[in-house]
Amino acid sequence: MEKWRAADRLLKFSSRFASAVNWNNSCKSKQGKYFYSVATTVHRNPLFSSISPDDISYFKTILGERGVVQDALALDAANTDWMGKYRGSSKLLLQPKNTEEVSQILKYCNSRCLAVVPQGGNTGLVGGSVPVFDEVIINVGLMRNILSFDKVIVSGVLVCEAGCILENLISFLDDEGFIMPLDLGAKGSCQIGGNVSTNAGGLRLLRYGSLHGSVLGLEAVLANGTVLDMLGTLRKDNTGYDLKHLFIGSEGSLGIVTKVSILTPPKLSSVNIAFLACEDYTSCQKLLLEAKKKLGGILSAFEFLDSDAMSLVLKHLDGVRNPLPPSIHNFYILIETTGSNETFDKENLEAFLLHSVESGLVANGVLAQDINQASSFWHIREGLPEALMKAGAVYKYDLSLPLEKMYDLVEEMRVQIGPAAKVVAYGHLGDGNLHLNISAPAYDDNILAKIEPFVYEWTSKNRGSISAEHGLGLMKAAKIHYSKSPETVRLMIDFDYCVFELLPDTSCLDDNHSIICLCLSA
Ligand code: 2HG
Ligand code: ZN
Repeated sequence: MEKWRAADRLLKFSSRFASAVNWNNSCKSKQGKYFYSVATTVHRNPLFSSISPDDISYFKTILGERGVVQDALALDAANTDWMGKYRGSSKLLLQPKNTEEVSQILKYCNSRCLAVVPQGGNTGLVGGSVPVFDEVIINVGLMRNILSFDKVIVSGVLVCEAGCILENLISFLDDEGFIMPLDLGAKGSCQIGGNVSTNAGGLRLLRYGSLHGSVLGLEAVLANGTVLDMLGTLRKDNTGYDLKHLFIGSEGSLGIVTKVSILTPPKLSSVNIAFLACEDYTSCQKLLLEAKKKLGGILSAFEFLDSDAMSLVLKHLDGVRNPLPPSIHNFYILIETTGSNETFDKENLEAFLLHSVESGLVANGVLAQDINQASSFWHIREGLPEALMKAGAVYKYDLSLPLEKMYDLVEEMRVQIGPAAKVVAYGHLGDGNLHLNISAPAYDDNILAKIEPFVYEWTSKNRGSISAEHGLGLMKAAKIHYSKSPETVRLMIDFDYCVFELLPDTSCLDDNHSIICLCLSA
């Protein structure tokens, strides 16, 4: 009973995030198939206004002609997510160049009751980065300055604007002898503001922890245009609530992140990468435990993929080959170590691998001999999302699960679905994060009905999370109750209302309103 009540509230929660008129059109692909449960119905809130010529003129006075984009091609790209699954119908994309412009835009939209959707690199996987209906898209991609980098006094604090592309920050830091504590397959397009807003996880979380640890401060703009300066660079600051954490992972629902300060670790000289094969999932788990014990402080990544994932990558990505002898193994593990003593670290990893082979945990393995080989190993793991896109339709689930249960779900899902689709598993095993992907020739409601709600119920029953690192977005906003108690969801809703109701000029922000909707995508 309580669950149903929570679901009812959640529908309101998600409809505050979303808005606009014709859900049926926008939740369908070009082929007219649903990609997620049809129970996720949201309607445009009729209290939101529509854009008028006066609005356009006003935005031009703030941003100039260049910052106000109405071109059909550019809008089509901004309305559609990376996977082509989610499609909005926005008629306006705004590109501010600084915080003041973001503030002016939001203040105006608030006063006019215009819904907005913040957008970063639009690489998100849960439909959080694109409009649901006709929201104004605000993209901070022109705000891409590195503001300071302190490598002397407070070692490694980087302060930059939200639109900086992650890969550019990685290269900048590399030149300075530091590294970004965050790395993702989408680094070439995703923006740091989106990364922070979605609390992106990625490939280095095992070693450097989540952005809740490495983000020291941020600046954010609230719906009424108020600029919150929380751009501290201190490691320690216990003066009251640490509100920056509310903006890390809240997917733009409380405000738009415009600047961030991040603690970056020094670059270490010795990086080693091994690509291994295991015959069963129990061996993968034991190997992780052993790696934590024997490689301890130098372990920087522990990624896995199963044989279906490997076959898919080999089939769909040009130039990729299996670094191990041709027989297909059930599981593959990528281990990376990062340390400061080249000889010691390499010997340490070699000894670990030898012992793992002798003890039967590892069936086969290879150590990268140079940087090209190392990046070819990474390419196998990082290329999986692209390979899946090339293979056809894909249903994606990003789950945190107790390690010992994780692969049971994959096997049960295979039984559940049968031969209609391929169940492909990979992810950040070291973080207990499974990327469960179901690949089919085309989107099909019968397949979807076999996946959902089964996958969410299974995860909930095993006390997992239905979103480990990708966020809720449109896909899972109404599914939050599978991972959070009704009381917790209630508090989130109350908090969200509270932020909006405390704002001055909030005549249009009553129970059914939220100007900020959906998430600033990574
Ligand atoms: C990754 O780890 C990303 O590669 C994408 O988080 C996961 O494709 C996915 O499901
Ligand atoms: Zn991931």
